[in-house]
Amino acid sequence: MNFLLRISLSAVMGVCHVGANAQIVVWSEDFDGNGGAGSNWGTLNSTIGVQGITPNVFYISDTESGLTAGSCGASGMGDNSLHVGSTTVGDVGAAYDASVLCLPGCLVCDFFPAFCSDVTTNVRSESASFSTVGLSGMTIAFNYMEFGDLANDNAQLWYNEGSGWTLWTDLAKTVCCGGGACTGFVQGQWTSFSLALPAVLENKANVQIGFGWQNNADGTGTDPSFAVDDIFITRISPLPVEWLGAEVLKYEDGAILKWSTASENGSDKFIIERSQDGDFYTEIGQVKAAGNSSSTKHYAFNDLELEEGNYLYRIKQLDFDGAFEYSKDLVLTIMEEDIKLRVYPNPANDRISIECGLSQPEDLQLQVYSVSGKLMKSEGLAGQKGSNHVQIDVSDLSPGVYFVTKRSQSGIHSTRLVIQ
Ligand SMILES: [Ca+2]
Ligand SMILES: [Ca+2]
Ligand SMILES: [Ca+2]
Ligand SMILES: [Ca+2]
Repeated sequence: MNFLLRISLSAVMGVCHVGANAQIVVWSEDFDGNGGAGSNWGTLNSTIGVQGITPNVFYISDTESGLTAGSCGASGMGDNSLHVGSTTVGDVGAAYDASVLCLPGCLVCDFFPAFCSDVTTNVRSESASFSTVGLSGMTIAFNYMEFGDLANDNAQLWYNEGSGWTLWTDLAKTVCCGGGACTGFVQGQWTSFSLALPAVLENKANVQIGFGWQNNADGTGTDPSFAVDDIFITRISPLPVEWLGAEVLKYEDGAILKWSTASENGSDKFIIERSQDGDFYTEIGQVKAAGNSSSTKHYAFNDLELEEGNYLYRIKQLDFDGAFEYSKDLVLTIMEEDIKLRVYPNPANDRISIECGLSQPEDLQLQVYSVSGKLMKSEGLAGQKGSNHVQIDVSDLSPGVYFVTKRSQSGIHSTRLVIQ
């Protein structure tokens, strides 16, 4: 029988440190949410191998307080951890039952029959799943303590990338309070751990991490068992998008926005915003981003049929994690003569107004054609520089699709018209 109740020692309550500001938390778990159940945790005890009648089990509680690295183990500090305790004695911190199977004539077993059953354990405590879509370059970090008995009574770190569990690494045994070896009579010492996430966990919709604990029932084993707290999965935030340039080009009465990126990291989408006063911007469209890219990507967005006036555009680049940044402002001016051909109302039933802009005085021919190419209406006028307006009676046209065409020396413009 080698079961030790652990005694609370004084320890300093700590706060968790994620690291430098450049790190963005992808997922975290401190086992303090949901009334102590662990807000992001999934299955507390999942059997993954041979189990005895009274196996050791994972608990989430403050009987082993989740303290900062370097702290000696303590209980009741108001900070839950996930730890391995005993079925026979219950949750008394990171302390397990390493006992033997009871043999006939075993004196201890006569007095403590509850301890005398097979404690063979092979369980895993599993997080709920979380997403790493669009993310790469991640690191897991947590504080933990582990002793036990070499490979016999041992904790490991696992992951599930979405299709099954993989043993990630066998966590090293930690030193005990004061830096010495664990004897079962000193508290464990909280120790920091960090490890890069393997590429297989990048850009996945359902990722889980887990801690395995297994022990045999050979009567040999030294507390602490295993405890863990303050788990953070973070990523270094490089520039989410490296812009190569953004510009707005005028095409007649429309804007063509073009931009390109040299690289993207976790980039979700581009939101195109427009303003006329420079104070208030409204979203006018979105363009899906590449996500992750290290090659040049080109993007474009058209904003057509603008009224005369000044326009400011900006492109908001949004990351999967909600971070965003704006391009510089892109300025465009639409003048009267840029509005080459505008027909309204459209659809129409009795009259249409045609607006057409000219950069110099020219003779204009305005015509309405059927879809089969038959000329239905024709109006000629001496066009002036700037905007010209003409009304045409279309009440005699049967419902359907037509084309309105403007002809002048400087070119032909055409637009679709629906008669209701
Ligand atoms: Ca905690
Ligand atoms: Ca903690
Ligand atoms: Ca281990
Ligand atoms: Ca053992």
